[in-house]
Amino acid sequence: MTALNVAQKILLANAAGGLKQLPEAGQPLEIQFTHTLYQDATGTAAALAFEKMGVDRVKTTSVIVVDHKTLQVGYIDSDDHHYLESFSKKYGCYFSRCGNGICHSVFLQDFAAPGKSVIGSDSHTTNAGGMGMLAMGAGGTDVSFAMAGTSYKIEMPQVVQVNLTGALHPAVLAKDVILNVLKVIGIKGNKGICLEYTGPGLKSLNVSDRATICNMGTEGGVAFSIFPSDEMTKAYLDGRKRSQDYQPLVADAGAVYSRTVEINLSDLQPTIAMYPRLKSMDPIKAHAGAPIDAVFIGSCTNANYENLARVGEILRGKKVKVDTAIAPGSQAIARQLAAAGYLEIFYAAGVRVMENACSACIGQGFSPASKGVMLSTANRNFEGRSGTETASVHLVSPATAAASAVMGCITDPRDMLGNNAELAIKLVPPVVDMDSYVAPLPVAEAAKVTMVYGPDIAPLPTLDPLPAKLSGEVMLKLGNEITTDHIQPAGKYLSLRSNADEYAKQATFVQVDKTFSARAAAVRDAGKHGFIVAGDGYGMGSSREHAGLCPRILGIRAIVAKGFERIHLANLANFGIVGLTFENPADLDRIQQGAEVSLDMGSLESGNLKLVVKGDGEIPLKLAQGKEDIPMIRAGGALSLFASQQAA
Ligand code: MIC
Ligand code: SF4
Repeated sequence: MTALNVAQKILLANAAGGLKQLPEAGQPLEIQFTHTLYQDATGTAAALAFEKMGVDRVKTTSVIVVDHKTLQVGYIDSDDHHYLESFSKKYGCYFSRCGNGICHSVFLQDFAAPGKSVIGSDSHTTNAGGMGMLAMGAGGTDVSFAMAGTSYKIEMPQVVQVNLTGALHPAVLAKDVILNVLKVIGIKGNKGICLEYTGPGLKSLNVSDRATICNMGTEGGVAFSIFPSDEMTKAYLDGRKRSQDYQPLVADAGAVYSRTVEINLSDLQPTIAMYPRLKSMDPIKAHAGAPIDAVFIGSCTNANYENLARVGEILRGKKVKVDTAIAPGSQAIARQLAAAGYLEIFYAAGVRVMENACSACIGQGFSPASKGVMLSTANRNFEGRSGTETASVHLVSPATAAASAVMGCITDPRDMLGNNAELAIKLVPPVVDMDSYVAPLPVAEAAKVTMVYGPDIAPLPTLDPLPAKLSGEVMLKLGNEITTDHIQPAGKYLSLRSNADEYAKQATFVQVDKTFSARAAAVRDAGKHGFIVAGDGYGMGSSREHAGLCPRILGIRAIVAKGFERIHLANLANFGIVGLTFENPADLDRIQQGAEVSLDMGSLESGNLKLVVKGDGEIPLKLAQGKEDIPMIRAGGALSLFASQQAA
């Protein structure tokens, strides 16, 4: 029998229909996910979609977490929480109330299990790969179909081995590991791969560290990342009183990989990912002494107990020199920190202890000052994400963030620690409290639950089928690396997630071109179709499906780019937007914003498409989405196709 690596084993174990052999890389593969995850920012739209599917009860272990929209300034966020709680009760999910923690942190601690699989409506669902779980992010509609029991199609990835040797210096953390992995693999062009971590270095990385590393694989655009399930995994699950969930998962001797990246942990230095979009991953020494205005220590990437305890050791007996906030990943982590005395250390150091939530990671408070410089332990530093368009946010490890907060400037934590290089943290037992969730209700009780819709929760729009010919105008011409935060920003607009029309009107491309939504709506209302043209890496970042839905509401029917990110391309298909790439990428130069264009849709199946540009002839294009997506695109989107199939 062929020797299998961990990624292949987990894909096979979770493949739909008891598959016996995996397809070749690049070929389609159906996964039957065992677990699903919604958070509140993407969850309302996803839940509204699920409600249209006519299913009585979820078919997966389903977890819904309120963690993004936690400001509750006005009624909208609270209404969304109530809606999700009623949905959760009615359909048989676990519900994690606001303050209980960040979705990926609570999922890891209480639900993730080796050998199983999760699909979540958040791109960092990959976090659970640290537990030896197949863990992927997707748009909310796809997650809802998985929750309803439908298998999910992926492309069989190439498995890239990241072989870890050596051991980390105590002030060099898992965050530094992943920043250095990203430095090697790059942040673009990794669509068809997954990362599997191997080697003797695994022994020095606990499950929280492993989750940090898998979490940020998303920044490299990989499908998922995975660690084996071993003694570390067992120790973690034992500690959380979940020994029954343990199962070993290791690669067979002689397993092969498509390529190998070697990382010697002993060689790694504290690293900083410069603003914006992880522009460069530099050794911290290259920027040491540079002034900073604020420090944020939190997010699903780094707000685990071990990291925050290390921060506590660095802050012990010191005062921070700049505005510093810490947001623990979950209430369980906050309680563990309290039991070990670290909360007291944070307060005594002058730190602001924030809610156990996404918080400043997604611009929900703690925005830096104009032109300010913030160090953050989060995973993303897209333009405007902090809520301050002119501020720079650089990404670092919690140890670097804490040392820098104490010194008031960018600081290598190894310089500050002196003889305390061991940095031993206080170990107290983890807090296990399953009563912090609303557990799934029994079927009879669930049937009696009445759904609660606030006045601003708008039903999802009905999307019309694709016309035989698209003709209209290029509404925007964009460059490379357009992120989902450019397309559909979060921050102060996050509260609009349950009202897609309003979100489209107020926020779509607002940071790029404030006139976009009004111009696009006018073209739509004149009966014409909107086009967008762009460079490479279009749609990188979040899984938010509003980045597909809102442009569609504004009449965008086709996007032509040099390249797309995986989750976003699927979201476009789910809302009936045609994603196209250039036969010859240089042809982007031939198209200007405002150009009159048309595209015959009759030839979609042939893959041989021609964009007719008024005054400049034809430009050959390829369909970026799969042939199997065509019926959905033709129907106007996933729910339109579903409705037409039900009616037939
Ligand atoms: C993010 O980190 O960008 C988010 C906010 O968690 C998103 C989801 C969203 O937009 O709601 C993600 O990572 O998918
Ligand atoms: Fe929340 Fe930030 Fe993690 Fe996204 S990356 S889930 S906003 S903490």
